[in-house]
Amino acid sequence: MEWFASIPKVELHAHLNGSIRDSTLLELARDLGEKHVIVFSDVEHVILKNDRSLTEVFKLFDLIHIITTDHGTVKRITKEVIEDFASENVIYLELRTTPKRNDSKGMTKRSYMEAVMEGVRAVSTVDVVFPHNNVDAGSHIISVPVNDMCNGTTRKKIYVRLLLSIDRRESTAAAMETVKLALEMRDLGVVGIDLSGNPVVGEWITFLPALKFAREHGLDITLHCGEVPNPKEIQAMLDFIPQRIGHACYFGEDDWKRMKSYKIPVEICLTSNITTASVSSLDVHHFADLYKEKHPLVLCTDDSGVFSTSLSKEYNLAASAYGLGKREMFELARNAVEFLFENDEVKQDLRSIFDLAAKKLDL
Ligand code: 6MZ
Repeated sequence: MEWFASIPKVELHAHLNGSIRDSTLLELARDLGEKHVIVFSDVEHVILKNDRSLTEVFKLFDLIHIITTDHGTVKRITKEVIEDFASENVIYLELRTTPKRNDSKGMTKRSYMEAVMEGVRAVSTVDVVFPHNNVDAGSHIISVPVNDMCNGTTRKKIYVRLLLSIDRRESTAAAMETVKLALEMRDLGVVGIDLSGNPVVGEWITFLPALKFAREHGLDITLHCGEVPNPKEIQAMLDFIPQRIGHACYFGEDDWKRMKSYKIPVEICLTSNITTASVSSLDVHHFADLYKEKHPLVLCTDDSGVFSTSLSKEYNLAASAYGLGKREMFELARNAVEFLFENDEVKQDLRSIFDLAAKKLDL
């Protein structure tokens, strides 16, 4: 485990509200219990439970959203989630979250995202590379470490980028609002769009107009695809050829063929898939086949809080389940750089961080 924590890693599939520390969730729930908004004793065991079906996961998200959806809390959880990923040497994090409206808190999708961005900027334990409103002579936004307090020691550095999620419960108009917000916030660290939410809810056709609009305007797109058996939807999503796919648990033979021929990178979330029983065991998980065929893939956490995992744990799990050595796991981590929604300048910087680490670790 420790070795996997020590190597640089790239996280491309992490949901903000799924990645909250248990201790923070409990503290927030206890506060709401004291204010009689919820009954703490009813929710405590739900938060601490480890084994969850897909249905229970989405019930838990409804609870989490009650606990977290105000500006101050959104800022706090964003800061903590970034600090947690950075502490295990994640050097590039694409954090995804669903912009939410909450009239009772005076929250709009935009103000929700502004709170997220404040959270990014509030990180103080590591240097965060995040676009800043610093305009250079050419008047384009530049990326600089937000916190560059030099104290003589080398500080950890993490690139943070944001993906805006469309929830499958949303209407076409709400999905479009999210995409337009993403476009407006493109210079502020938003690099793409994700489609997620309970996979048994909603229809692909509802989200397609917004996703097409996003693509026409240059946003990269990742889709939760095949998390439950739904052959028609999987085919329609493959017709769309997204930049990346999350999960891909219920693909048929033809779907695999197409995805492989398009070389669409797959975000693999082992613990999530096993816990929700989307895949029955690691032995039969598609990681093995995709890895063997050198298909582009990246190990991710999905919801490190909800599934009590971390990216280092996911690397450890893959290494032991599929008999992969340190060098192979390091290569797997390094390859993820090729699939992120960023330009080559950022990728080059990350590649050099990996090169330096390889030398240090004698790999
Ligand atoms: C599909 C998921 C998910 O956006 O509020 N989400 N969607 N499948 C999954 N696998 C278990 N895990 C999380 O983070 C929580 C939201 O992310 C999506 C759901 O829409 C959930 O409500 P945010 O920050």
